Amino acid sequence: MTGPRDLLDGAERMSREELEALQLRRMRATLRHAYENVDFYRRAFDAAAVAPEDCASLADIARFPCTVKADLRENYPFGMFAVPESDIRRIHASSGTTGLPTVVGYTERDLETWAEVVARSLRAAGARPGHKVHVAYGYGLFTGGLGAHYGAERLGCTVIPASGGMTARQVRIIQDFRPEIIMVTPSYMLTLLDEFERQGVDPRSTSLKVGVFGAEPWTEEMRREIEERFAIDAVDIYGLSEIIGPGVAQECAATKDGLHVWEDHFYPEIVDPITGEALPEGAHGELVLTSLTKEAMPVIRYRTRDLTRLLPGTAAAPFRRMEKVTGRSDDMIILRGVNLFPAQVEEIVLRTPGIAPHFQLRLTREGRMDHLTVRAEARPGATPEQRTEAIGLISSGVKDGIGVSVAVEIVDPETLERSVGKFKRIVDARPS
Ligand code: DLL
Repeated sequence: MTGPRDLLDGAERMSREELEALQLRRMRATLRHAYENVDFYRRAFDAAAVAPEDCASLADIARFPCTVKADLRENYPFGMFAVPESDIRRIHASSGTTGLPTVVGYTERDLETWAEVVARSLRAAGARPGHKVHVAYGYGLFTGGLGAHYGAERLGCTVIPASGGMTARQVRIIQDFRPEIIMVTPSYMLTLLDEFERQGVDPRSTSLKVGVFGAEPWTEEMRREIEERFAIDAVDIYGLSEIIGPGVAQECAATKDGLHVWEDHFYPEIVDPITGEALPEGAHGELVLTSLTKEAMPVIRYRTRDLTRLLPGTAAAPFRRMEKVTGRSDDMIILRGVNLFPAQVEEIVLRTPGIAPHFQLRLTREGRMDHLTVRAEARPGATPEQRTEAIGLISSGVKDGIGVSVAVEIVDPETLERSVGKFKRIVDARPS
């Protein structure tokens, strides 16, 4: 298996000082590029009375205003582009649950950069030239499929562009084409698991060695479940379309101890999710990212809403790491004053005997009170006693671990909705 020394392109051999000098040069150039070519940034910097020249050190980035998703929406579709439309080679968009999609554009060089960071990510995950990579992230406006695709080709792998859906066929292809690597959302991997079992194929018997999972939060318990059931290494890939797509940060298969942020292209900060104040190194908070090399759509201090913290680099690579993202500030449920993230419930459900790794959180309102029901699915063959016991284990797990009372319902095997991509854990049935 790969070690962190096997990162791809020599960037890991930079010293921290060299990396920071490179970041500062790129940060200043990006600020200037944004200020000179995007009306939105010119107005925002002027309003905050800062100019690109005010960035004399990396810490000075905190003097610049943040960008939020609504800013991208307000400039729909192409208002955030910093180059003429004729220089844009590709457009992606993320649908979002409300309103207009967020549009992102790439120049030819941006596409090169993207392929490079995904290739580097795959290499850190343990992929090697000549491996076959089954890409089951959706192709299309979503960045998952095409982002993974070109990165895997860049590394010298053979790509199987399966995209999402047609689950029975995916299982067939995995058996027949014998990929070593799969790239897919962790929740869809569980849907594939069911299908392997339905077809009577042992999921541990496939050619797969590594799964590169991202696009949604997943826990250490989910990692154990997937590794155990498929006999593979499960590693985390992080990214977001606003910044580039998959390949902003990646976990090494050998260490699985946080995701190296590819800091030569993306500058991370952590801020207080409520006040937006920059927080000291190591503190938990919201990840904010600044692109350092993007041409088509430079992004300054983008508020990701993703909650994590930064850890130092390792002996093998100067890039700081981010802890696994297990929640987004906008996925947080506030239930009778207590904050609860779906990932906390995932940990509890996945360690409950007799319960499958499938659950949903259903929010309802009775009178003026919000109620949460955890609907979890029994494993095939779970006994009635196990099902009864699971109700107690999950409700006391949530009460003791998170501090709030919830209802628990155990449903029959294969009754909850299955993921085909990014999975929606929360069903909000409250009257609007
Ligand atoms: O999900 C890009 C991507 C594709 C990443 C494939 C990894 C693999 P968006 O659709 O813009 O882009 O959604 C970005 O997804 O802000 C996080 O909330 C969440 N997310 C992405 N990766 C992870 C991860 C893609 N590894 C949003 N862990 C981000 C937790 C993740 N959440």
